[in-house]
Amino acid sequence: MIWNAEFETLPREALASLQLKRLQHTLERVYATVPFYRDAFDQAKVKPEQVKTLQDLQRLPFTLKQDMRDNYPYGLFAVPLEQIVRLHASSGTTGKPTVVGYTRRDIDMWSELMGRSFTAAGVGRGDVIHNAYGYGLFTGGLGAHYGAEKIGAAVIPMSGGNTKKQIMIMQDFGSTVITCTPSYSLYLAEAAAEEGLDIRSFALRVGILGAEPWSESIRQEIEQKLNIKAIDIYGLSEILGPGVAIECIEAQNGLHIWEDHFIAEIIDPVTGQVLPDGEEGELVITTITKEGIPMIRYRTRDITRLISEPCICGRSHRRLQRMSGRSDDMLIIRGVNVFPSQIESVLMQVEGVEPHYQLIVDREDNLDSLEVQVEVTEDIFSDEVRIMQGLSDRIRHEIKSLLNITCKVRLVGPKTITRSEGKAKRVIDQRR
Ligand code: DLL
Repeated sequence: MIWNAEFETLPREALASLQLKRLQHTLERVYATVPFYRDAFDQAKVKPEQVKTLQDLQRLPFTLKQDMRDNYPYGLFAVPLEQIVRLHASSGTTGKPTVVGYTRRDIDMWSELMGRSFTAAGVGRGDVIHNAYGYGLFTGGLGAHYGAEKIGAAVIPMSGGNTKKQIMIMQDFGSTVITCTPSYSLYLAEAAAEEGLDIRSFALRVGILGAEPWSESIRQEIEQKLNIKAIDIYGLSEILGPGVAIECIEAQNGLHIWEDHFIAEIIDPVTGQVLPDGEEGELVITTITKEGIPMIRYRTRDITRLISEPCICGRSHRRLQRMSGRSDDMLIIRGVNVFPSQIESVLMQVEGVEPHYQLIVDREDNLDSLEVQVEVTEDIFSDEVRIMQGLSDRIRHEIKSLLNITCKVRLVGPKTITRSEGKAKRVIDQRR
């Protein structure tokens, strides 16, 4: 099923001309209303009316998270505060959060895009959506909530936390859809088992999982452990929140980015140069319908590639490959670049290893060191030292041969690694 067939299947040319029209309108608006953009465009010596093709967008400068911080809290808003009906903020690791504001039309657009996203994932009227994304300044909870209501599904506004209660409600209310981070979905399965319940026998059939990087192997693990279809959903507060892109249930291969509302570019993160479709790099997004806080060429730091081959689902919007991670999370271990999700993929191939791990990065004798801590099953953990040693040697060897990094491996017992109710913390960097 397609929620908005007219727009979701627009032929490419029509989509491009719609994008151009909307882009031009957005540029004129931000030039007139946001001093930051006026200065930036003036410095680049580009007037909005000089943007005559989609290609011309490349002449404009990027917008960075730091620009949002520098204009904290409302400096990038393109409308007066009286027109804002909702504020969200993303929790930075340090310092002030970045603040985003939505007009009423922005909220409607967001609900429409979350409605499209749910529908693409095969969710609709009659479904009971157990929404365990956090409600609050984080966009996950309310974003999913409004989309669920939009399509006429019943939504349970659980928010995060209180895992035991989540299990009870999920079972008693007959939830058919779970929305949460991939790591939390595994935690739910584990917590159900602790209560002596088999989550596989619940009414759940689909998970709309995102907000953190995850690998294909974790998807298989989740699908098997929860007996659901696990769908990858992407978004970020600076651009909208959840619902920027999602996989369709037909292909489960790449996330359709809603191109009638966003223009996606992939750039070389070092040179800033735009890369052709199919090449991996950093995703840059321009919003072309947002009123409250339009974003021009926002550098997401997320690493992916654009898939332009047509999709079997019939949607014409291009797809983003599952995110490999964020460029700021990329580890450089003795000169080798690696994303936590790549290590995750290797770990998940090894039998006896559980999908809970943490990477500890440190510096020893002026060299980066990496310790991979990973949980193993109870059986293995209580087995002889020799067996444990053999397993950790094997993991170290696999990581070395596939990713070319030398690391230490520490096997830990079940439930040793802290479970997260939201975004999992995979990397502990002790170098700073
Ligand atoms: O995480 C919005 C969201 C909520 C998305 C619920 C999906 C579901 P932020 O807190 O601003 O917003 O964090 C955005 O999270 O730049 C990515 O690095 C990461 N991220 C989000 N979705 C995915 C995904 C929400 N599917 C940041 N795969 C983004 C990998 C993801 N990373």
